[in-house]
Amino acid sequence: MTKPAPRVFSGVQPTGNLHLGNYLGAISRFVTLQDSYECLYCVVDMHAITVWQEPRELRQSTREVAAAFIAAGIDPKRHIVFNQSQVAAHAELAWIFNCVARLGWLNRMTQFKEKAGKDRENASVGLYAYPNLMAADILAYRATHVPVGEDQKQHLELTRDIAQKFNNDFAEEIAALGYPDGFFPLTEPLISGPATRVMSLRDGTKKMSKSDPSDLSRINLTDDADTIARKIRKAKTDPEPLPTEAKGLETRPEAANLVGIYAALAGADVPAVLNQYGGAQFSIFKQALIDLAVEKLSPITGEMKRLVADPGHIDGILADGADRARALAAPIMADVRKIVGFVGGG
Ligand code: AQP
Repeated sequence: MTKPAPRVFSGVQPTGNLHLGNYLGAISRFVTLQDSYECLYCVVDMHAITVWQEPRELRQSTREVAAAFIAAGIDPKRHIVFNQSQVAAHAELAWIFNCVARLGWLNRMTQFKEKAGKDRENASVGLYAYPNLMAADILAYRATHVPVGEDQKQHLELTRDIAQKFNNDFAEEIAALGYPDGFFPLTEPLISGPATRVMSLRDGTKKMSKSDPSDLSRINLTDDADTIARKIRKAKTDPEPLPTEAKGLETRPEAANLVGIYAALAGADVPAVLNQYGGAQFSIFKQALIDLAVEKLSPITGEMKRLVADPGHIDGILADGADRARALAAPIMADVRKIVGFVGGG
């Protein structure tokens, strides 16, 4: 009863333009983890509305992210695929965490600073409290491992701080309920491999991002083979041939990015790619990357298209996943209410 079983939780926002960074940094890793963990993969629509979303587009993007999960190889029968807003535990626990987390902690979050920009006063309260909701997403299931891209590292550290403070603040009640080692686990981030931070194809110092105004900066999971080829051909590079050792990539962000993408798509590491292509001109390497990207991404794009054409089927998968997620969260939330001192079952 004391130690939670190994369990993976991760989420992707339905904010449009799912890209290669989302795939290599997150979704492809979700697929791999299915064989070793019990997994919950969530379309985090409540996170999405922290910035304005057109309701019609939100519905479409929610189904598209679910389709991407399944097309990439996640099995929604063996594991749980659902959208966040269908399980009330996320919002309930987030409120409790709003009262556990400190303002000073949230003030340090770089993602809020980047997203709110200069117009901070006009940002939603939800955008500010986003990391508390993310902690709730994970801890409502007492998840022990979270696969994410590098950009989410700071939020996961905050999740651990929240879990620790909750465990300390309510230590007596928690022990009385039969959890001598604390109630919430200190969740481990799973950030590894050659593509934890895929960069823009137009600027190797900027993260590949859904909201970049230039479509040429990213490969979308909905791009066809010709579009993938065009974007890789136009990707910014330098005039030098590829180096033979990884050290030679340190001051060449665009080259490092393309080699990292190749390595991740090939299931190899950077030295192995340089072993093969070190000394080659970009014209040769880019063609190899185009061939590999099309080979790996086209079947996913095709399957996503097929799945989104049947929204009823996807909605059924999400409803079934939400039922099972609710059942997992229910006993955890019942204990949380007791621990905090709320009267009644909720
Ligand atoms: N460039 C990236 N490289 C590696 N991993 C990435 N992730 C996002 N961008 C990269 C990972 O994808 C998962 C889901 O991300 P999200 O839904 O939270 O979306 P995001 O991080 O907001 O995506 P963007 O593209 O960065 O959106 P905007 O433009 O709004 O800032 C996470 O695990 C994330 O780490």
